[in-house]
Amino acid sequence: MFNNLSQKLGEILDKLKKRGALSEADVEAALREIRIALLEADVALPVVKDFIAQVKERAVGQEVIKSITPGQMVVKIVHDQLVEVLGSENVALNLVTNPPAIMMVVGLQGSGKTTSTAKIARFLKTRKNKKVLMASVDVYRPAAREQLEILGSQAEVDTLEIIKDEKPLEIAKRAYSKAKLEGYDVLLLDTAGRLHIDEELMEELTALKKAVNPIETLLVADAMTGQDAVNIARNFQEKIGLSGLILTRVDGDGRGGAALSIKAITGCPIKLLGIGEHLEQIEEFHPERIAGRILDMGDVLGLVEKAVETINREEAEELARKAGKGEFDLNDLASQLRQVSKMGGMGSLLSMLPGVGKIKEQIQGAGISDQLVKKQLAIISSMTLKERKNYKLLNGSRRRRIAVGSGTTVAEVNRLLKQFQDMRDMMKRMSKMGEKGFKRQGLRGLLGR
Ligand SMILES: Nc1nc2c(ncn2[C@@H]2O[C@H](COP(=O)(O)OP(=O)(O)OP(=O)(O)O)[C@@H](O)[C@H]2O)c(=O)[nH]1
Ligand SMILES: [Mg+2]
Repeated sequence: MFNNLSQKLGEILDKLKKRGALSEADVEAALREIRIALLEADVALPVVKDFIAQVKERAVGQEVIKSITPGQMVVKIVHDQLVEVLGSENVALNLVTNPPAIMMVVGLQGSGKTTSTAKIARFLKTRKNKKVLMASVDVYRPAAREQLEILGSQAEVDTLEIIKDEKPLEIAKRAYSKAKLEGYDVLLLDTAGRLHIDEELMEELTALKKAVNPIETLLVADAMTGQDAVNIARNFQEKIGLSGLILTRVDGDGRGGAALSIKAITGCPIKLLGIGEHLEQIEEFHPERIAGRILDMGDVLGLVEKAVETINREEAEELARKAGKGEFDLNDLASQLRQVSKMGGMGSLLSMLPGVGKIKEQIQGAGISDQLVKKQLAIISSMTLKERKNYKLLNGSRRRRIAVGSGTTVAEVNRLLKQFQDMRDMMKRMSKMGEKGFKRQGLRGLLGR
């Protein structure tokens, strides 16, 4: 996400950081470059203008030029301004109401409404401990309701039973009664999309909104469409009123223009980001962290949160216990590796680490990739249960058999075993530092750092 912008801003600001002193002209020149970088990232013109004006006002002031590290000061000012443009702070989904909290999910065709509905449901269920019901009122696209039903079973979230030939308003009312009667905390309504904003759609959504009085009206917008997403959001905001935005396909959006403009233009906060097709690939929108990512300051908080969420607590404790006793075996390594891929692969983990923008390619060169994780899992699955429990059994001929079985080479099997032994040693050492130390270092160990 934001790769291009991040790289450009990095180059511009690096130049500034290298200088001992900065003149007003230096700052002006950098601002001109930042302006171009933002426009190239497809940020809306009024937003760019305002951004530059704000940064200039603060940067040209004496604090910067007189400061000992003027370059750093400019970086800080740009960072703070980015945070402001992105919306200052996270605005969580509003659940403060007499249950069920009704949330309507709206947007154009194919923007990711149905996927996002299921993602939010899962998010609220697993992270906020809510009892969630989903219902689709999309009676237009064939199998639209069945699609939500399938996602519901994957997400382990209830969906409203489908009744043929029911109208959107009737479905919404039935969903509400069920949610009320059966004590659901949240009712999510997935709505139909259209190719363009048309009167009919807006009327239907307005009628629905009036009938169910949702606490959240969430617009799903495709980040990859850049300025279009911003215009669509403004339109929906004017016509039906929104309480929050969900940007999807942020994983494919190298520019970030929509994310950077949409709050300023619509006045509506981005609440969640869709970062992939999987149901776990959703995250809360934290302006501070995103700004940190854009400026390649890393997103350590996001990383920790992601890890905690993905790593099953009990499993982590069990691992800590085993590590302490030196019982960490290849089965445990396999489950760690599976967690890495669950977190969205190495790529998404790495992009959250500080300074990684620049060294990402080197890391990929060093072979820490999703393919590697897959290969390593294949190697472990080619071992017998006994071997996984006791790696010392793995002599030359067994290693050859495993290499053949997993479609790898003996050298690759050896490398994995070496890594496993290093991890075992490290874990033993860490367990002496107590559970906290283990959890903190465990991740870094996983990343081979
Ligand atoms: N890469 C990526 N793909 C996504 C994301 N969100 C949704 N998709 C994909 O986008 C496609 C369309 O998603 P849907 O959820 O069906 O979109 P929709 O808005 O409900 O579509 P209609 O109901 O036809 O209007 C699917 O293939 C999803 O897997 C995301 O955050 N990242
Ligand atoms: Mg849909």
